[in-house]
Parts: sequence; C-alpha cells; structure tokens
Amino acid sequence: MSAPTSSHAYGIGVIAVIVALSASVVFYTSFYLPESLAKPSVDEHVLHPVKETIIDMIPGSASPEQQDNFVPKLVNLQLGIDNQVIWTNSDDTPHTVTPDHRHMDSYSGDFGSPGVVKAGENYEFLFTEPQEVHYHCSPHPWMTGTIIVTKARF
Ligand SMILES: [Cu+2]
Repeated sequence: MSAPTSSHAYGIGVIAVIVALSASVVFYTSFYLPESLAKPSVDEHVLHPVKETIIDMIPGSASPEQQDNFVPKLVNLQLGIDNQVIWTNSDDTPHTVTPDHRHMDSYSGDFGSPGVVKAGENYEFLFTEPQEVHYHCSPHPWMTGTIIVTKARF
C-alpha cells in the first residue's frame, strides 16, 4: 500500500521542480536579463577615474591656416586613470566634437557633442572600455583629433 503514496509524492516533487524552474526562467528573462543588458556593469575605478583629461579648442581654431586646434590632438587614455574627457572651447567661435563615424561606448552611449560647444562652454564624455575614436569639428573639418583608450597598464 505504500507504492501509490510514494508515486504521488514523486509526482508532487516533479511538479515542484518544474514550477521552480519556470519561475527562475521567468525571473531571469524578465528581471535580471533586461537589467544587465540596459547598463553593463562597469568597475568603480573606471566610473570615477583619478583625474580628468582636458582637450582645449584653442583660440584661432576656426582658421584653416592655424595648425593647432584640438590640443592635444592625439590622446592616450587609461581606464581608471584619466578616461573622463572634457573638451573646453577657449575660442570665440562655436565648435563641435563629432565622430568621423558613428561611435558608441556601451556604458556612456553615443559619442559626440549633441550640438555646438559655444565659446567658453564644455563637452564631457566618459570612456569606459578600450576603444579608438577619430573625431573632427563639423563646421571646420580641418580640426581633427584622436582618442585611444586602453586598460590601465599595471
Ligand atoms: Cu570648429
């Protein structure tokens, strides 16, 4: 007489396992997965680097005869050290920071100033992964710059 009872208990056990499994699948796909896709987890040191990197759009940048405009023109950044970049406009003309080709950082999103950076204003961007970006100023295409981001070397 013990056989029916144990098979009944077995049946309940199987159902419980199925319910638990499907509950975890539902939880994983509807809560955990969208959360992790929305924002990649980025190391605290990368989110809050030791120092900022300033790239200045120097006075006279609007002139094609002037050799220097984005200063410095080539910048090597290390994640967690100096990967927060601020473009300052010290010129008296509005400029832009525009990627040569559409460029995204998976945490910070689209790279490039949303409009012009007016005289005396800034544009900031946090680079959170190794990448190389070539950019220019859209009204003055002779103004060009390059950013290379690598992991910290120690
Ligand atoms: Cu410009």
